[in-house]
Amino acid sequence: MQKNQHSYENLFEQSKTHNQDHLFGFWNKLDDSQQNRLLMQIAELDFDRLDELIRNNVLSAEPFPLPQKIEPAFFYPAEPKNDKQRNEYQRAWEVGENALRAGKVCAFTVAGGAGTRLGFDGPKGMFKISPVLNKSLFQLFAEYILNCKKRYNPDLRWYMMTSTTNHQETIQFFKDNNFFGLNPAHVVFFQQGMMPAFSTDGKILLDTPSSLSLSPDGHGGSLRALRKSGALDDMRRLGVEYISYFQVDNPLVRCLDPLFIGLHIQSGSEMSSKSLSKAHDLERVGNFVIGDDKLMVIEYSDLPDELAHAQNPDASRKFDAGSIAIHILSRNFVERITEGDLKLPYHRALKKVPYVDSNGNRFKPTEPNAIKLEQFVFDAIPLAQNPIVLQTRREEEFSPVKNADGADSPETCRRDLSARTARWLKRMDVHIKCDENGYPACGVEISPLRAIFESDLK
Ligand code: UD2
Repeated sequence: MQKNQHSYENLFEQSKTHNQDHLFGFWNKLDDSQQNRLLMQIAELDFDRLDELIRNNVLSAEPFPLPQKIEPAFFYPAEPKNDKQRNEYQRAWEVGENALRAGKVCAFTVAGGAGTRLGFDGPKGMFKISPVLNKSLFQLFAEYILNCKKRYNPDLRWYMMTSTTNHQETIQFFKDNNFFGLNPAHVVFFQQGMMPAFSTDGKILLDTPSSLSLSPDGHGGSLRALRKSGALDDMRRLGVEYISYFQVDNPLVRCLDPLFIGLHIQSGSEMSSKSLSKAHDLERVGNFVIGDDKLMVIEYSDLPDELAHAQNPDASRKFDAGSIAIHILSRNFVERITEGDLKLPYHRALKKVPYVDSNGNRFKPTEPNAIKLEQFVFDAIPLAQNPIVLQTRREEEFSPVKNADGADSPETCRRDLSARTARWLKRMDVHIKCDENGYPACGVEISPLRAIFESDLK
């Protein structure tokens, strides 16, 4: 084998220097292709950076650092409060539509996660969710985007971040479905980075004797991947200035929302977010706060209980603005913060991760045994100029598919999709029988090709 930078000798030396030479523990038992696979994975590791992460985030189990002063965040209300604000929203809608027409906006879906909680074997976007026609999450987004192409700009682009584990299957699904009518050249797939899992004493875990235990590096990694994949260059070439970011698990999302885009532009914001009023104090969504004078999100698992339960003098919830992972990011901003190393913190999670021990036996742990590290996209908000938050209404825009049953499950999501359609129809004087909570007795569905806003039904 040649002695180059990715040669066995070189990588073995490096891993030894960094106390990770157990990765080569089975080297002599591997065939050529297994050896190559292992070398390729090890060559991707940045050992110096990993040393720092192991020291600060793996070996140290300090809770995520919180700001000293934590205050509730300000937000634009879902409905304008007075005439002045009504005019501002009206203007913003026009500014947003103009940006869409001018080709300055793209859609961006993060779909690299594993979706283990749902128990669905495959990319989550393939999950069939629409209440009558059983369309997949991907199809509903595709139809929303097709609608916007027709309405605003036929060249509108859709960027989609996948990960090693679901990239090929995702692309194949789009091919098998003729891209749901989209121009294949306008749907851009790219993969996010991967991060190894660590034992609690800082060793990188092997998944098999010839492969590392790797998982996606968190949706914060999407910013790095936008640059690394060339997507940012592509956007600059096309004149795209605003990135409309949403998760793969929420089919109610307005993939491209003129009001949100317009407010982002009008306020000179570099990163904007949507929020909603939390369903209860401990709802599993991030919390918008002003922390040490900066807008930021504190994830539900990091918000101290006394703050989660804190109340205003009128007994309303003090920290009520929940983050639903819908953002507009200015392309310039993403370019700036991804120059050099992406300076977002890593979040540490103790998980159950199967691994191969030094004797070559594979274990499937029943208790958490390993540390995974992820970056979160909302940690970019404090780095942005003039970040804003726009509140939205849950029943209009948020009902994710996360769990197999109970809250945020396919059942609640289909119910909410049907209820939204029934509500839109009711206001057009088409009445569908609903129970006292507004949930229709049967599935109700209108294709996003036909209507993405209630006003489209007029
Ligand atoms: C996320 C937010 C939470 C709230 C909620 C709304 C975090 C940590 N929490 O919770 O505050 O906004 O969503 O639904 O984000 N993904 C990738 N690559 C990764 C990891 C995730 O693409 O490496 C995607 C994943 O495909 C999904 C989204 O990010 O579309 C959310 O990931 P999650 O299900 O892990 O986040 P969750 O539900 O804990």
